[in-house]
Amino acid sequence: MRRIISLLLALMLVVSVGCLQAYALVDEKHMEDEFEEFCKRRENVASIDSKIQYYIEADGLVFFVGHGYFFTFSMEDCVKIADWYFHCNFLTSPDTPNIYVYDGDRVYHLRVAYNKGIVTDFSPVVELLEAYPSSGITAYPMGDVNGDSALDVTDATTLQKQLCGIKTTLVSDPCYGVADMNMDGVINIKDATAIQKALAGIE
Ligand SMILES: [Ca+2]
Ligand SMILES: [Ca+2]
Repeated sequence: MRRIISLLLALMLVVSVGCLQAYALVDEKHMEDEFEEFCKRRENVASIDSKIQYYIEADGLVFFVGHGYFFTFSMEDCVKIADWYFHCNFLTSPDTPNIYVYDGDRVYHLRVAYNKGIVTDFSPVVELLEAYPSSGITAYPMGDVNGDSALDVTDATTLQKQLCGIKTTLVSDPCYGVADMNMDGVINIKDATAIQKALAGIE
């Protein structure tokens, strides 16, 4: 009888551990280890003080803000990935936050994850940055001329005013390329028109 009870208890333990594993969507330890390895490879060093600051899960991936001892952002930099601009509002030298993606196996910089087709939808990234404003990273969609992280008609009028020499509130200077809505390398009235067309759903 005692043996049967022991077997039942052991079975219950196995089942409960299995349930715990099933509901632990992110293996944080593995993700942290992978991020550390990523940072070490990137810097070609034997050890590194890396840290995952914030993360969210979406689309079967984990999006996170991480710190490692290398530069990608700087105060003068605005990183463009797909139709988004990302700006780090502060520089905590030498470790500056960046956005990464973990697919349950490996860690990628957001740009690489996009280039590889692992990430196509940037809404989880926006959600991550909105949920954790203290990350210091702001996302601007293409055309967000006034830098309020949203694209609306105000952006078209702001750009029109700016081009006419009227003082306006603009996106932080390193990200001004966000105004090149038609992506032809110059910022002019055609971009204001392109913003209006995008808002109207016209290609
Ligand atoms: Ca805007
Ligand atoms: Ca343009």
